[in-house]
Amino acid sequence: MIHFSTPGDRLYLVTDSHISRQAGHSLAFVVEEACRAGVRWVQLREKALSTQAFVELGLAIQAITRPYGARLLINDRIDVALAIGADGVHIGQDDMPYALARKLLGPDKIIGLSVNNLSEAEAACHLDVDYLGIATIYPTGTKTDTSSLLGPAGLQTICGRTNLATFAIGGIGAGNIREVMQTGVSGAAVVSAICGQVSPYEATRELIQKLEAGL
Ligand code: TZP
Ligand code: MG
Repeated sequence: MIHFSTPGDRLYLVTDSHISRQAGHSLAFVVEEACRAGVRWVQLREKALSTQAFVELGLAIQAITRPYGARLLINDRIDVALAIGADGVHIGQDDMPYALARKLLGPDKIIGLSVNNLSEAEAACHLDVDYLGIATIYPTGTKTDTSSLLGPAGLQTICGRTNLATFAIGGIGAGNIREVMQTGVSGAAVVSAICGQVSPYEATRELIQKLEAGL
């Protein structure tokens, strides 16, 4: 069961090294600044790293998130999560099936599952996943192979049909996070709205403030 005690528990940073670099930042800097500003969820999402490089980066990022008490989840890679003792994994519909992921990780790790539509969300209700990542809310250039565009109305429908914790993702930023939170979703996950900003610290502060206003 996920508890949302501080506003930062409702903001989820999903990392993108490329977008961070384009904005002139190392990933470590982005994660440190976001944690300093209060984000409490970090997902390390790397699609092109070798296993060795992923483990090394994971350990380096964990050294940043831990002192802040922010959770560190690994995208897709259960082996990497286990190797570094991460708090959990985030898996998609085409990744390791949830039941096997749970078997490998044990009962105490956090497992988040991406759902792209109502039927995937309803199927996930029968699983004891810790949270649903609901995609895609608004158009985004960050992930181009998205299968849905739910909008706030679609998000609201899905949130109304599940008792699981939910994080919305896709095109969320300071301009729309308030609207997102009004759908009944538990929290918002962002990539470019933190990684791609001049000041990841200020961007995170602003998102948390606006998120609170939308609750
Ligand atoms: N999954 C669905 S959309 C997305 C992911 C990882 C990318 C979201 O990126 P941004 O920059 O917050 O729109
Ligand atoms: Mg995946």
